[in-house]
Amino acid sequence: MLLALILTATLAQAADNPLAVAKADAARPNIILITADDLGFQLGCYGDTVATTPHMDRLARGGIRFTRGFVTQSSCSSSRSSLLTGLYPHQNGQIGLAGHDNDPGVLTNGYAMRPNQVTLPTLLKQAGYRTGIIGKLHVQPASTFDFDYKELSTDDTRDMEKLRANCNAFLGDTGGKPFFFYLNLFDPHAPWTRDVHGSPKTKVAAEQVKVFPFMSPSDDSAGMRQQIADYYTCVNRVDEGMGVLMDVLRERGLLTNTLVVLLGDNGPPFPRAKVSSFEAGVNTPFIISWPGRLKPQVSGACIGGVDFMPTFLELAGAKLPAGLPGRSLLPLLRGEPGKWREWLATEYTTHEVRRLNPQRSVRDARYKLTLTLLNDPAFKWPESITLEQYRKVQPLAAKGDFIQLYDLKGDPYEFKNLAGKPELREVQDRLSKQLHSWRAETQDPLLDLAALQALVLQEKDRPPAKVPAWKRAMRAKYRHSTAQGRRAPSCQGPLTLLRAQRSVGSHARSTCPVQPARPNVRAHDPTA
Ligand SMILES: [Ca+2]
Repeated sequence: MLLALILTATLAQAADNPLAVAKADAARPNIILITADDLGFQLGCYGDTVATTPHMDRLARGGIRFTRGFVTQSSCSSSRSSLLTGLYPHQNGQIGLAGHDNDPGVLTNGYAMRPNQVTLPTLLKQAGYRTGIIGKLHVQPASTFDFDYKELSTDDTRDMEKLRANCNAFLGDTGGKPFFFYLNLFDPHAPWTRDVHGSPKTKVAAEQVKVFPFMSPSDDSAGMRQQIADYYTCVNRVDEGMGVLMDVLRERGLLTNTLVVLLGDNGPPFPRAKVSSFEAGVNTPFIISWPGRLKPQVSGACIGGVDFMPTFLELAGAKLPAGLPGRSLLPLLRGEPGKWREWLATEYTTHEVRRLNPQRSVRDARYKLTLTLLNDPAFKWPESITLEQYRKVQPLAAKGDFIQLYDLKGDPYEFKNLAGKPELREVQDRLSKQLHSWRAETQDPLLDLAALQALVLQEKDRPPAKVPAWKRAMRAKYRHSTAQGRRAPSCQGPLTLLRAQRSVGSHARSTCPVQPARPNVRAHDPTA
């Protein structure tokens, strides 16, 4: 509140006195939001012993390391859409993967937000911030985001020289304004390139790794361990990228009044993580640094991808759109006493076009409930198709019990479904009510079972995405190494993801097949 009052006062002065503008801007911090693509808890500061991550560990030591940070959906585009709009995917429409901005002929999944969404970069620009993006945007329509500086190549974020040059290009020309810098490191996303001009310096060998504890022991194979080793190698390059950014900030004297947020846009691309509702898919590293302004600590507060838009807008002294589901993190960051939220919801609808399985989840400090909507006894399959027939085009459809209840304390990797246990009836009822209230308040269109049926029918006929060359190469590589192991990876590992696709090209683009109800969000009027 105090900061808000100070900002309001300085901004009011700025309007009357041009000389006060610099002073007002000096009071407002620069904001850097960094996503690492598919990064889970494979960082030293989160207890991992394989990854080499000194820069991220240092960032965490000097800031707040959150253990319960959740993206809204375990899928690139959906998760990122929430960072950039403050809305859940079912609110803004980005329920699955967008086509790639810089390669429109590939991965034409075609999901997009509804037009005219109110977005974070646009509001920050209106508030006087210079805005820049490096790396993947992957939310459509791209024209919704008003960045002053754009360098959208994903591969260039793996090349340390290009990354340094691009960071310098944006940070060297901020026009005397505070800036919002959205940096999207493509690592450790596949393809797992083990070396890019000598980076990373530390490679990880298959002998150093085991399958992750969130995976089933039966997922173990030589091929899977090689994939994990390659993934870890790319995590090490994320850290080198962070080192490059920190160098540039230090050299330009930008470390002191800059808030830095680092998070994984979704969990690792392995079974029971990415493209699932399990915690390993949505609970990712969230680190916030603001030198001299935060008390370094580890926090168990439950925060989410929807919280950054209100946080950043408050820092910028900008008016918040009405109806945002998230909360400003500033009271937490300032260490103010008071109650924080006790539970948080996440969702999954689809990813690539053949990954439909709508689920909704809620967790509190100990328990978690997930609903698999297509297994709702009240849901009626369309008469024209059976589930068995449908799974030939949508292999994930209705996968998972209708109600799943997990004790995250005793079973953190969600292997034992406790739904229906008499001793947990009260817990299940409470979580069910919380989940329903969140779905009602955020106007989840799939609360209406007729809308769910319409979504099922529309996704039945959606043409599959074209498989890009790098995915075909990856499939060949790991098929070879997997053949030497016990068995092929199951579930949602990259190899299986590839098998689930067909190389039939389609260049169609469309908006979300089921239009979400329009949330009560209004554009900020800078003249108001
Ligand atoms: Ca991702």
